[in-house]
Amino acid sequence: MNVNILGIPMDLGAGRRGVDMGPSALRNAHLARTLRGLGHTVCDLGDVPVALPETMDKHASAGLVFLEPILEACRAAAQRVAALPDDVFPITLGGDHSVSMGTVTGNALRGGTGERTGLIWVDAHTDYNTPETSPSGNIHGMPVAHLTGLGDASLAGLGGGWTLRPEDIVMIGIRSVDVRERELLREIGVKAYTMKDVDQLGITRITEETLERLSDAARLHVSFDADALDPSVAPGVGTPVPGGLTYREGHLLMELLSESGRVTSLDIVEVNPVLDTRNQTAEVMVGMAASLLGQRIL
Ligand code: EXY
Ligand code: MN
Ligand code: MN
Ligand code: MN
Repeated sequence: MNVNILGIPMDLGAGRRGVDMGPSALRNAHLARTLRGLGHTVCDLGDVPVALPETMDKHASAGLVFLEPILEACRAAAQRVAALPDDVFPITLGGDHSVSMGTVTGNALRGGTGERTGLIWVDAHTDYNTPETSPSGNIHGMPVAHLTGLGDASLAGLGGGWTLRPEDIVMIGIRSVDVRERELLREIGVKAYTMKDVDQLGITRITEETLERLSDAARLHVSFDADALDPSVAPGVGTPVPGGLTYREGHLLMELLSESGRVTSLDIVEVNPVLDTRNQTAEVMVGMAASLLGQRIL
């Protein structure tokens, strides 16, 4: 496969600093070399430009912290990804999870707006706040709501008319949802597998159901937030929540998705080297990418 790596070194959407160094940490953990070892052709496209928080006053527009620079970076990411040739498998590196408003939009637009894109959101959080429901104003808690057209008009308009259908979203690993965010999710009807579901059903059944539910989607994008994993496995994240996916549950999910042959793009987000232990989290996430891209035990 032709794999292209694109970094979006942005922490403007998060409450804590440091995820802007995520792309470096993942490159340092030998992402490209690992994937080349699996037989892929890998090209690193470098980084999308992102404004530095030090150059701005911390400000919020209508309940959104750093709205304008986040919008700019997401636009740039969407344009870069949308322009990639059809045979390329993009791996986009965050950055905080607000980058996915750009990456998911860019990937969806690659197929033309007529094709359906399925989104598999692997995360401790549902990231379905709007500026009205958000307790923090941090945009990394809001990307999925904006992808479905809710919230701020400029962020929701990144797709130029394209929005993600709520029925084309499946979330896995969920264990932290805000009160009003929960109401919104129930109203909209997004499918979410909580950690209780993972415990009860197991990853195999959840993956089968996910692929079945998204069977009409021409493209499948996996957006993997490192905090979906248990903090003992992935300590380098800004918003750790206990009781997450084990190392093997994460790999099994990636292995089964890989076997399906249907995944067409991947985000790795929320890796925070400042909070990590010897780059453990980046290394674990490179392993997850390898499993999604065909690495097998035997
Ligand atoms: N739900 C909380 C908020 O909206 O502020 C926390 C969001 C954390 C988002 C993380 C990265 O996935
Ligand atoms: Mn997230
Ligand atoms: Mn999260
Ligand atoms: Mn478990």
